[in-house]
Amino acid sequence: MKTHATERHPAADVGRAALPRRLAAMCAIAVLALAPLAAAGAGKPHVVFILADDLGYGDTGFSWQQRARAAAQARILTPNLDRLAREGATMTSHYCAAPVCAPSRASLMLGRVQGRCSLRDNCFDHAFVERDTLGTVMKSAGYATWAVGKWGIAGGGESGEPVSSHPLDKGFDYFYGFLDHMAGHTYYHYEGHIRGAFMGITENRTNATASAEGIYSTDLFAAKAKELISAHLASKPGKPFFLYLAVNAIHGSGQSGDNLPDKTPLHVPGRPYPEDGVTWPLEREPAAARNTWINPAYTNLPPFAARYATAITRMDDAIGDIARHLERCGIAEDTLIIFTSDNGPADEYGADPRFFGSNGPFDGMKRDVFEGGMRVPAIAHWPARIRPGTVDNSPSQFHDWMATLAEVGGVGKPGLCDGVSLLPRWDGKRGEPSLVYTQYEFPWGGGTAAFAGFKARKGDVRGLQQMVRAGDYVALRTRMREGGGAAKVRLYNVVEDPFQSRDLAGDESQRARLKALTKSLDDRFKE
Ligand SMILES: [Ca+2]
Repeated sequence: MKTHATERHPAADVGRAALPRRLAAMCAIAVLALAPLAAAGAGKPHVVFILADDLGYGDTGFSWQQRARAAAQARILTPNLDRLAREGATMTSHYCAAPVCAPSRASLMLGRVQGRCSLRDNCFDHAFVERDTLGTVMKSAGYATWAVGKWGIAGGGESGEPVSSHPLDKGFDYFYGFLDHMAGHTYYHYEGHIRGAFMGITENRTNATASAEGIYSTDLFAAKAKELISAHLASKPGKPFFLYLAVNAIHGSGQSGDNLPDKTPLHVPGRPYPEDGVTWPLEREPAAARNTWINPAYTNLPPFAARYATAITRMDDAIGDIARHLERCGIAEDTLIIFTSDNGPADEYGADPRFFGSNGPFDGMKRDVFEGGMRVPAIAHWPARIRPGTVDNSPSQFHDWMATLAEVGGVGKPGLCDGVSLLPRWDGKRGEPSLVYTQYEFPWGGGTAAFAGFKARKGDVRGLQQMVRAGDYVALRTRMREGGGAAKVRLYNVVEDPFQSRDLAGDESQRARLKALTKSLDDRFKE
C-alpha cells in the first residue's frame, strides 16, 4: 500500500491532548498486539463513517466558518473536523442523496441514486427492499459491522409497517441507537412513543433506554463507539471493523405538538465535554443540569445561535475524541474516517440558517434541491493512503460511498450500485465521473423560506423537484405537478455561480446543454 507517512501535515498533532492514563491503559494491550497484526490485515483499513444530521455546508470550519467568515462575525468552532480535513481529503462538490433525512440515508446505505432507490420523498420509517447495504458489502469483505445512532429506515415507527429492514437483518452485526426516525428528535431519550415511533434507545433488538437515560446523545454515541472499538481490538485485533456512526446533531429537537417532555428548541448537554474524552458507561447528568450547558465560546450569542453552535462544537468534540481514541489504540494510520451530513441546514424548531451562514455560498436549505439543500461538507481521512490537503472539486454523491467502500474492502460493488469509487480521486487521478441526481417531493405545498438571503427564490414553491449535475452545470425544476410552465427547467453554472442567481436556460448558447439535461431529468424521473 502506498503511504505518505513522511508527508504528514504539520498540523497532525494540533489538538492532540496529553495521553489520558485510563484510556492509555484501555488500549495498551491492543496497541502491543496490533503492531504485527495491522500489517497482517494489510489492505483493509478500519472504516468509521460519521454522518451528521441537517448540518449545512457552511456549518463547519474547514468548509466555510473559518474559510469565509470574518473574525468579527460569530463563527462555529470545529477544530477537530478542521484537523481531519487538513490531514486528509475534502470534497467540495459532494452532494447528499436527497434534501431530507430518510431518502438520503437510504441512498447512502443502499448505494442507489434517488429514482432507483426503493425509499424516496418523506419515507420516514419505511422499510427498504434492497438486499445489498453498506453493512452487507463490508461484511462480505470480512469486516465486523456496527451501526450506532440514527437508523430510521427499518419499518415500524411512523410507517406502521413490519420492521423488515432492521440493521441486524441488513448486514450489521450490532446496532445501538434510534431504530425509529422520530427518536432522533430528542437528545435525551425516554420510554415513550410519538406517532408510533419509539423514542428510546434500542440495542440490537432490545429496549436499552435505561443505559442512556440522562445522557446527551452525542456523548452517548461517542462513548459507545469507543467502547466498541476497544472491545473489538481486544478480542479480534486482526479483523477490520466498519462503524456507521449516525449522530443526530444538529437536527432540531422539542418539536411542538410532539409531546416531548422538554420542548426547548435544540437540546444542549448538561456539562462540558470531558477533557480526556468520554468513557462507557457514562454517568448520568443531574436532572437539573440537563439541556443547560452553553459552550463558553458562545455565551454572548442570541439563545438559539448559542445552542446551535454548542451542539455542533459538541459533535466536533466527540469526533475528536474518537479520532484520538484511534490514535491511542495504534490504528489511526490505517483507519479511514469519513465525515459528511445527510442534508442541508434547516429552518425548523427556531433555527435560522442565515445567522452563521449555514448554507455557505449557496442558496436554499433542507428540502430544496438547490445547492444549499444538497451540497454537504465531506472529509475522508486516511493517513496511510490519502495525502494531507487533498481537495476533490469534482462532483460526487452519497451512492458513491458504497462503490468506494467496496473497493476499500477489496470486494466488487453490488451490481445495482449507482456509485463510482472515489479512491482514484484521492490518489490524484481523475476517476470515473459520478452521477449526481435527485428527485424529492415536498408534499405540504410549502415553499423555500422567504428569507432575505434567499433572493433568487424568495417564496418559491417546492412541490415535486428534480436536479441533475453535469460538469459545472446543474439543471433543476420545481412544481413538476403543476404544469402550465411552472416546472420550467432552470440551468445554472454552479462553479461560477454557486448561489444560482443566474438562470441560463434562456441563453441561446446553452440551448444544446439545456436540451440534453432536460432529457436527463426526464429519463431519470420515477414516480
Ligand atoms: Ca437530516
